Amino acid sequence: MASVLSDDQIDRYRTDGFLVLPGFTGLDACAALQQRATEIVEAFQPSERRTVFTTNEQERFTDAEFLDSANGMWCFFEEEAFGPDGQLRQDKSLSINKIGHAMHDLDPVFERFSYTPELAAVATDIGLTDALALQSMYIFKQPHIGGEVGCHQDATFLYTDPITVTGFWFAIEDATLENGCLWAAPGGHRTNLRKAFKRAGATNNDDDDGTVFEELDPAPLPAPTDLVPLEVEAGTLVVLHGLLPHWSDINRSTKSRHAFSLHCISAAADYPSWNWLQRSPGLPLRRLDGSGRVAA
Ligand SMILES: O=C(O)CCC(=O)C(=O)O
Repeated sequence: MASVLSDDQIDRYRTDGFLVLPGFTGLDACAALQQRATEIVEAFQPSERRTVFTTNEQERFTDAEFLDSANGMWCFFEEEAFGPDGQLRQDKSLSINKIGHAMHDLDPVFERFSYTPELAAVATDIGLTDALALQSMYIFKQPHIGGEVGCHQDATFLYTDPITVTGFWFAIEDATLENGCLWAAPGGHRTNLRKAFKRAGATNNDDDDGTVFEELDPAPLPAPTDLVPLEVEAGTLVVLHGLLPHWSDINRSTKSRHAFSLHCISAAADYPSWNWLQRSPGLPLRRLDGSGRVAA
């Protein structure tokens, strides 16, 4: 497969742990994804439990819908979506935090966007030569109530041995300081993984279907003041190393900040059964380059 990244870009990724690629995706493809996300939200009938996505990763809320979303397309509400009376503060279309986590394998529009030769070539260029597409999220960062995503390393939530998870984050709309752009810690991927997010039942041999954080290194993650903002235009791809600390702020502006995030791992790495995201046998993971299905 032909290279798409220059040596300089590959060096920058190795040094910083992230790479910003403006204009990677056409605005028509962004519009198609946005339209499809809107349709999925329109069709979504909230259950009585109304799953909220608690965007501060330290307090991530776990329930059956969250775990089941590994094999589905679930809509999670913003933490501030509901007023004290239990009613939505804004229309449903302006209340969903994200859709997750298997649209890339369940929806043709998301599938077309995800499995492209160009993206597979980026993965190959940075050393992920056998990428499997593991998880997808359409993130709305809604106007006024778009939740903060606490500083985290993606390998906390999608662990492999060795660590291979890589995030491909696409700006579907312009991301600015006002509407909650990503922030990243340059070089922060050359530090240890601080925590692992595990299915409790996988660690204590009982039927507990909750999740726990296990501390691996007590070193604190960087404070927001140690991160740099990544203000980018729609169509930009940001590649994120799995150990890179990154964060995004609350959105109090009048503009949404839509993004699509696809996380990949190496097919050769071990994927422990304690990871929260477990694919069912009927929905095996696929190679990013479209070369076939591989059991999870
Ligand atoms: O879009 C955001 O605000 C955060 C996304 C993120 O943390 C990720 O895709 O790993």
